[in-house]
Amino acid sequence: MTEATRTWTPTHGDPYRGVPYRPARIPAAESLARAAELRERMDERRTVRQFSTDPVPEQVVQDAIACAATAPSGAHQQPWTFVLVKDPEVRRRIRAAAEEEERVSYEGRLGEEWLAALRPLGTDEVKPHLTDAPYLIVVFQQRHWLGEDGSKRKHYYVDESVGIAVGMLLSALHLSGLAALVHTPSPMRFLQEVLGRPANEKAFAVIPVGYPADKCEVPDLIRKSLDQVLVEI
Ligand code: IYR
Repeated sequence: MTEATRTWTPTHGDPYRGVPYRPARIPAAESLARAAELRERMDERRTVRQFSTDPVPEQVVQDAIACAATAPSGAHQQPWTFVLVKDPEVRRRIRAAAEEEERVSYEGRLGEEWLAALRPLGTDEVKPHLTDAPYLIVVFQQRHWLGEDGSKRKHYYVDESVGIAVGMLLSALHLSGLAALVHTPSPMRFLQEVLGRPANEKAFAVIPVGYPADKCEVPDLIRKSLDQVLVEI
C-alpha cells in the first residue's frame, strides 16, 4: 500500500522518527553496465552558450527541477527556490541587466588574471543565450527560513546544499536531452529585484535551458583524466 502524499511544512526540534529504507539491490553486473553507460553519457555533456530558440517541452524542465529538489541538504532544510522564467519580456530585462554588469566586469573589474583564465572559454559581455534559450532557471539560495510572520531560522550549509542541487539539475537536464549553462552574473542583486524574491533569498545562478543552436560551437577543452582527479589510498 502506498503512503498517502504528505506535504512538507517547516519543522524544528521534532523528535527522530525512522522509516524502513530497503531499496532493491541491483546485481553487480547490472550496476557495472549502468555505471559505464552513465559515465559515457555524462562525458557527453557540454556547457552551451549558443542556444536554439526552438521550444522545449516544459514538462522536461519541470521534471529536472523536481530531480534537483531531491538533493540532500544541511539539516534537510532544502534551502532553494527555482524560478522558471518563461516570459520573454522578463528574460529581456534579465539579459539587459546582466550585460550591463558584465560589461563593467570584462572592461576591467575582473582583473587581468581572471580575464586570462576565461580567455580559452571565449566568453564576453554579450549574453544572447539569456533571451535565445526558451527557459531560464534562476536558482536562489535561502540564507535563512523566513516565516510568514517574519520569524527567521538559520539554514546550514546553504552553499553546499544549493551547489549539490544545481549539479543534480544539470545532470537531469543533460540526461533528458537538454543543454544548459551555469551563468553567474556578478553582482546578481538585480535578479532579486527583477524577479521579486523575498529578502531571505540570494541569487545563486542563472541557468538558460534549451537545445543547442544548429551552429553551436563549444571550446575545445580537455577534461582531467580519472587518474588526475582520483586518489586511492
Ligand atoms: N560571469 C562572467 C564571467 C565568467 C566567469 C567565470 I569563473 C566563468 O567560468 C565564465 C564566465 C560571465 O558570465 O561571462
